[in-house]
Amino acid sequence: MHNLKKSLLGVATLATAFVLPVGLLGGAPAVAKPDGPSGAAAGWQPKTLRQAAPDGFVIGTAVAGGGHHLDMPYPDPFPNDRRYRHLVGKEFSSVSPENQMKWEFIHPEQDTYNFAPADAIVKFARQHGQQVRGHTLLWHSQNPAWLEQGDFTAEELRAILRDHITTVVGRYAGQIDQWDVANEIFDDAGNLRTTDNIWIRELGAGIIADAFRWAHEADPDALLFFNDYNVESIGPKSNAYYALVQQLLADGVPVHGFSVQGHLSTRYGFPGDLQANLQRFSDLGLSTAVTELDVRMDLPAAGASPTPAQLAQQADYYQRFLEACLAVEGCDSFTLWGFTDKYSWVPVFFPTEGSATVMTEDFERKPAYDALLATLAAARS
Ligand code: 9MR
Repeated sequence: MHNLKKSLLGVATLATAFVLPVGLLGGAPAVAKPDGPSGAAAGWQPKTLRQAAPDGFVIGTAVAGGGHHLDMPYPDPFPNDRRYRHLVGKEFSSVSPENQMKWEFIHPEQDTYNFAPADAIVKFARQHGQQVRGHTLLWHSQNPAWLEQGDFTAEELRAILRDHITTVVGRYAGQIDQWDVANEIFDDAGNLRTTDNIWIRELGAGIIADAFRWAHEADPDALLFFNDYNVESIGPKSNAYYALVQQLLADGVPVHGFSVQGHLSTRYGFPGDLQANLQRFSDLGLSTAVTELDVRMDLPAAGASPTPAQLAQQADYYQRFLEACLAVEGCDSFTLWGFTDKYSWVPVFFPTEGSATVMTEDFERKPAYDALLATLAAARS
């Protein structure tokens, strides 16, 4: 399957040129029809992203709920928006709880777990034949006040983390394919977060290996990942992961994956060495994944429409990200951090930017959606 994925990458570019309106790709040649070695032009055309994806390659979305949504005027999206739910099931073969498995959400008081929203997502995934990515177990952010402001000894904190991982990973054992065990543990300079990450600050760097060991004990079948942003390129931050992962593997720690979130902006150039970066982790024997892709852009005013040129640039970024993953052996999971602007986190955190997802607020497909569909279909055929 991987060789097939690789050999068809050239076709993906042609197919995308076919689907995008002429001119959107900045003068890309109009191609009459995709013309792959195995007859991509013949007959059946996939209508959704998951239909288009090659065998063994999952295309995912974050499942909107919790986090910034709690401050918005609409009801919690996943349980309440039927059209949204329908598209989550129809378009995607993997789901990631956007906030529903984070500490503050799933473990709001020391003696209380709030499993219902996460249970509902896992159940939905089973009903729709979808994988689940668990997010996340050891992070500096979105921790409950009882934890961050508690007055615990190191021994107590260690027991708290172990219990949490054992309880949460154990509850979903066999139902979660990949866990983001450690999330965003390095800063952009490649230094461990020794001040804002409570676990590393209070327990030292060794707690990271323990977190992976405990997760592995609780679910030996789940692939266990490091996950971060600004690690698309080869640089200080991804180098820090590269060194840490080698050390942990040498120590026999059950680390199985390295994932790039992919929160891009068209303000910045495309990370052209993404494929090479993923490849070096793959060469260590790890799985790789894209876990939170979105591509935001500057807008003249909140909610304003992007120009065709902006949409074309965005489509190009989405497509190249997907192509890089498809080209790397073991990069089999590709997740969008939401698929509709209706629920995107971006305008809340970047007030002058937006339109970061592949569908409008009304679920209209953008050129970026068409680019992903065509690229997947070409890799599949
Ligand atoms: O999309 C999430 C949003 O709803 C939350 O309010 C926010 C709080 O930090 O977290 C967002 O998701 C983040 C993810 O968990 C980790 N990587 C960065 C994502 C975007 O901030």
